[in-house]
Amino acid sequence: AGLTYPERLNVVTELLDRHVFEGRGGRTAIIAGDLHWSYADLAEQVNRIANVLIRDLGMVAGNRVLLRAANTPMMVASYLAVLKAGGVVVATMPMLRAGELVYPIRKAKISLALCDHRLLADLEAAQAQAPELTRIVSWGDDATGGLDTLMRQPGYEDFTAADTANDDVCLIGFTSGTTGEPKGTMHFQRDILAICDCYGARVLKADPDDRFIGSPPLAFTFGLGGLVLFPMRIGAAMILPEKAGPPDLIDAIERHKASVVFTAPTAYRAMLDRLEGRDISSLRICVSAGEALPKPTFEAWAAKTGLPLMDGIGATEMLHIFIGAPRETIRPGATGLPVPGYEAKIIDEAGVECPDGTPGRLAVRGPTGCRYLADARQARYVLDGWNITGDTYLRDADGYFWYQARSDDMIISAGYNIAGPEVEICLLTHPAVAECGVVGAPCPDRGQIVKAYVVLRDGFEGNANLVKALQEHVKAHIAPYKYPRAVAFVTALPKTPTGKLQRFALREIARSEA
Ligand code: 3UK
Repeated sequence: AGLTYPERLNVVTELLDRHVFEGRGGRTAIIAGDLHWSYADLAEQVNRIANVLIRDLGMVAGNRVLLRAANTPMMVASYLAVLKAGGVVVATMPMLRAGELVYPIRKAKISLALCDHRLLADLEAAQAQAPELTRIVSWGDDATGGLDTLMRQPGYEDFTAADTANDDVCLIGFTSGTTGEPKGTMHFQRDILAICDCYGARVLKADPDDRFIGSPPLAFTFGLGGLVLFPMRIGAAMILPEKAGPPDLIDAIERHKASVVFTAPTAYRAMLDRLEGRDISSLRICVSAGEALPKPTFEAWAAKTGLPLMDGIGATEMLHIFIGAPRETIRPGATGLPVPGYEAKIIDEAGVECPDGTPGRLAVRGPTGCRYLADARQARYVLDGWNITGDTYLRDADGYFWYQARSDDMIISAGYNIAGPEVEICLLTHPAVAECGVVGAPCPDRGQIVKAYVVLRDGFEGNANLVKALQEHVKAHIAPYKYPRAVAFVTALPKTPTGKLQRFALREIARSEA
């Protein structure tokens, strides 16, 4: 995709300051409730925070700075300020508690943190077990020595961007750790532009009058790209709702006339049940990532809104989406084609490429491929520039990639290989099912049996008749041997902070119940 960036590159010059120099400073950058910041307003806030980092907090280029906040304007400004000052952002999910914050602080050797005052308690508690964190500065509380006061100092409105190299590390994203310790993935200044210029320009194709909205936290690179980087690359606006659950998202889309939305398949399904009498006709682009998008969800969204859901698989390792499809070439049920600039292939256990139509492990190579932070797993998961994902996929004869399962989500029952997600998709087409998770439960006869954990829609009761009906539904629609021999009704499913179903947690539950 012709991605050559100058050797010296500070992304904040390209994403933010350029709009101001080139006369677009008056355009809206951020909308949050009643607050509106223009690009010029945002540029000034960023400069003020960058000055505080360097002049008051002793940060030097290359230092790692932890950020802890929900998706707020100050979180965006702090993020950009660390980048502009040449630092390395380590953003943490707002819902992490003290115990979960200790690992990234120690692993990334963090001494300085900026934190929304509402989330301070857990960070301070983590500090007790992470002595390397010596300084936490909060905002929002007008504390003496807090960020708000420091930012107001005279002469802080201008700041010269640090002279960074295009391959200087500028962010470390921690994976949600579905298996083992979270891995720190390191990304360069140029990676930030690369995702905008590959996925953003070639697949998403939004325009400067679009208004972006969505639910993923900015500490999750899905949210960072979709809500901050893609709009800023083209001078568009981002809407940051205070809460971003499905009902709040609908409210904010309606109120602020959002046109581009980034969220996960679960949120699209939850929104579908709440669209009666609502006007979301401002939407024109809807991106789904984080988990597989079932075809029935694609179809239901298209039927209600007239819009295709754009599926895309991304990963913290690759920074953002690397397989997806522009609106005109979507195949419902498939994830799509490699994003221009990326290559993808399917390999077997020995690393040999599989023929089309044969499932195997998905591997990907491209401009944003990752280096793990001090991690022996680098040797296992990155081979010859290819990132080896944990996903089983197949490629069809037309080059489209079809998701099968996470490699460790395959159920082996009486010798049959059954992909849990395939059974989930089928169950989701039953009117009683709101959400479900399907895993293997230990069984002395069959090795494993297929067990479904089901959250019911309002108005349905989980009883033996419904179990039978769900089993019949699966047998009628996919190969009968895949039907769930066990069905349990639950009020909620275990999720990661990034909103993914934790099948390993369900497997643990299934094991303990067996
Ligand atoms: C799964 C999908 C099927 C898949 C992410 C967009 O999810 C993101 O990053 P994570 O590191 O997880 C990566 C894993 O999540 N996955 C994501 N999208 C899909 N599976 N279909 C999809 N469309 O297992 C992958 O290996 O949390 C997503 C942008 C940036 C991201 N970091």
